[in-house]
Amino acid sequence: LEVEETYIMVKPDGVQRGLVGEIISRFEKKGFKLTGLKLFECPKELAQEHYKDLQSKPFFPKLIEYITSGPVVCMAWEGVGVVASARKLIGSTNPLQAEPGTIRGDLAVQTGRNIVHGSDSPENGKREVALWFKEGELCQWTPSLEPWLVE
Ligand code: DAT
Ligand code: MG
Repeated sequence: LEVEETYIMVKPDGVQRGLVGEIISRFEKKGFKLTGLKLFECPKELAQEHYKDLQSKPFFPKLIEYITSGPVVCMAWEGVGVVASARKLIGSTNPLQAEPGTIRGDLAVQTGRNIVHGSDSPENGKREVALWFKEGELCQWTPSLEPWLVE
């Protein structure tokens, strides 16, 4: 098993609804390592690049409008298996289908207002962290509780 990185983002609705702390804490409590964190107003071009695989979808213009409608909270998290695990913590794309206990399952009702993003593969994790963060904005550190989380 390899150490991976993933890009997690609280979308504008999550920020406006005051859910930033709640969402960060789910990943913190799980035991992953935070390596990047910022409040950020996303330029349209960056939103388009981030979601470029979806550019042919009918909902693409609305998606870009939504993501750029207010500040987002950008995060980079690191850990063994963090990509798939973060997706599980987040829950299904459609919050009505997301399991209770997941972030979307507990806190959201609509696909177009699903409050949080998580990378879908280790490759995209790397790509998205590099896309949203500059080199100097990321922090490599050893949490003092690491021996209590990993053998
Ligand atoms: P996820 O965010 O779970 O990785 P995705 O990558 O398929 O989902 O889509 C990215 C975002 O686009 C998603 O969080 C919300 C929006 N979206 C996806 N499918 C949609 C649809 N059918 N209608 C409206 N918005 C949609
Ligand atoms: Mg996705």
